[in-house]
Amino acid sequence: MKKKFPEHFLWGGAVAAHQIEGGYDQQGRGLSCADVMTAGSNGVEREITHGIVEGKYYPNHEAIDFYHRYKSDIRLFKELGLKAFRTSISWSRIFPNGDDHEPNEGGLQFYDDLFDELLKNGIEPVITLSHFEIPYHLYEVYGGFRNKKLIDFFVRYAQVVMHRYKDKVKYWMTFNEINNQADGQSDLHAWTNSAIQFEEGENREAVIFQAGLNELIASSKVVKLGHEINPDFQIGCMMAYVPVYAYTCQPTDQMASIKVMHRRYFYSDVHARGRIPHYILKYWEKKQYHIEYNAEELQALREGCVDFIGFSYYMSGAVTTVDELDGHDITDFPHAKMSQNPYIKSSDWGWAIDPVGLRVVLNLIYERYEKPLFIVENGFGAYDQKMADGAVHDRYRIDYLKQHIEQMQKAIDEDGVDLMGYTPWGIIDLVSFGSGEMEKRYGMIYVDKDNQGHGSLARSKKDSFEWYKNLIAENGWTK
Ligand code: BGP
Repeated sequence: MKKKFPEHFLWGGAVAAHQIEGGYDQQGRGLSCADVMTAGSNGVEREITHGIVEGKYYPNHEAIDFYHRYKSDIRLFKELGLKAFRTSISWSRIFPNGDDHEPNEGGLQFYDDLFDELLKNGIEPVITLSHFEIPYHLYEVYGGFRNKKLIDFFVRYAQVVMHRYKDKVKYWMTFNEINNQADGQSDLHAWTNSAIQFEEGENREAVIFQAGLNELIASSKVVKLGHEINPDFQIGCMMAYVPVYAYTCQPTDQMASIKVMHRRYFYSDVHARGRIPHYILKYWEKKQYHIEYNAEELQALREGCVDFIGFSYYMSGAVTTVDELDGHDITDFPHAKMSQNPYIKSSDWGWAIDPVGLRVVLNLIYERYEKPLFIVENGFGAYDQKMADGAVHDRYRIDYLKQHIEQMQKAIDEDGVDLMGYTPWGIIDLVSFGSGEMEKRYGMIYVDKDNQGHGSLARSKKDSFEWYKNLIAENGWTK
C-alpha cells in the first residue's frame, strides 16, 4: 500500500456502551435489555432472562469497567493516534425507564465528562443513539418498538442528548445495524434491535417489519430535529452489510441474491431515499401484512434523509437455489438458502473472511445512494493467547485489517467512492454481543478478563496496537 488516504480521514475505533461501560446501576441508570442477557460460551447461546435472576452471570453489568476507567483508556486511544471514537449513549442512563418525564442528570453528566475527555485528547466522538440496549421498561410495559409510542420516547431522548451535546458531538447515528432483524426469525435481534414482546401465535415477521418501520420513522424525525438543533450535525444510519453473492452463475441464483439483498437494503433505502421501496410494498401486499403508517409519517420519512451511510462489514455470504426443488419460491426471500463460499476461509466463529467483499459493498452502496460512507465496524474476533513474554502477537488480526484497508483504498482511488472514515470494531477487548463472551476478542488493547468474569481488568497492548498506530501516523500507508 503506497498511497495515503484523504486528508481528514477519520481513523478511529468503535465500541458500544453496554459492551464496555459496566456500572449498569450507577448514578440512576435504569435496566436495559442488554442487562438481562447472560453469557454464552463454547457454542451455548446467550439467554434472555427477562429480568435479573439471582445466581446468573450477566457480563454487561461490569463489562470492562470503562465507566470508571475511561480516562486511562482514552490515554491509550490518544497514544494510538485515534481521530475518532465511536461509542453509544446508553439510553437508560438518560431516561432510566425510557418514558420518564425528566432526564437523569447523573447519566447526562457522565457523557459530558466522557466527551470532554475525548475532545481534550483530540478525538472526535461518533455517537450511536441506540445500540442494542433499549430501556427494559419499554419492553415490559409497551412491548418494544412494535408500539408507536416508542417513536415519541426515542425522539424525546434524542432531542435531550443532541441538545445537551450539540457543541461536543458532530457525528451521530440513529439505530445500530437496524437491518439485523431483516431475516425476521432471530430472537436475539428482535430483542436487541426492537425489544419486541411477541404475542402467542402471531406472525413474527410482520411484527418485526412494523417495529422496523417505526424505528425508521423515529430515525427520520431525529434527523430533522438534529439538523434544527445544529445544522452542522452529520447524522447517519447504521447498517450491517453482508453482501450475498450468487453461489453459481445460474440465473436463478442471481435472482435469489437480488432478493436477499433487497431485504437488507429495505432499511437503508428508507433512510437514504425517504420512502418505502416498491419491492417491500409488494412483499407486504403478497403476504397480506397490514403494516401501519400514515401520511404524516410518510412525510417524516421524506424530510429526514440521512447525511451519510454508516455500516458494519464483517463477512459475505452466498445464496443458491439449487435445492429449491423442495417447493420454496425463490422470490420468497426469507427461505433463500445461504451457502458456504468455497473461495473463502472463515474465522474461528465461522465468519467468512472476505476483504474484497468490502470493496464490493462500498461500490454497491455508493452507487445506490451517492452519499458519503463511513465504515463504523470491521474487525477480527479471535481467541488471543498471551505468550511466554506476556504479550499477544496478533499477526492474524493485523493481516485481516490490512487486507480490508487495502480494499478501502482501492474503492477510494480506483472506484471513486467517498469514504469518510474507518472505526474498527472493539478497539479494546469487550463483551461480545452475540455470545456474551470476553474471549472473542477484537481489540488492539488486551483486557485481562475471562468468560466467567474473572481477571484483573488490566489493559495491555497487542502487536496490532503498534501496527495501527503507525498506519494512522502515516495516514494509511503501512507495511
Ligand atoms: C455487530 C454489533 C456489535 C458487535 C459486533 C461483533 O453486530 O454491532 O455490537 O459486537 O457485531 O459481534 P460479536 O460481538 O457477536 O462478535
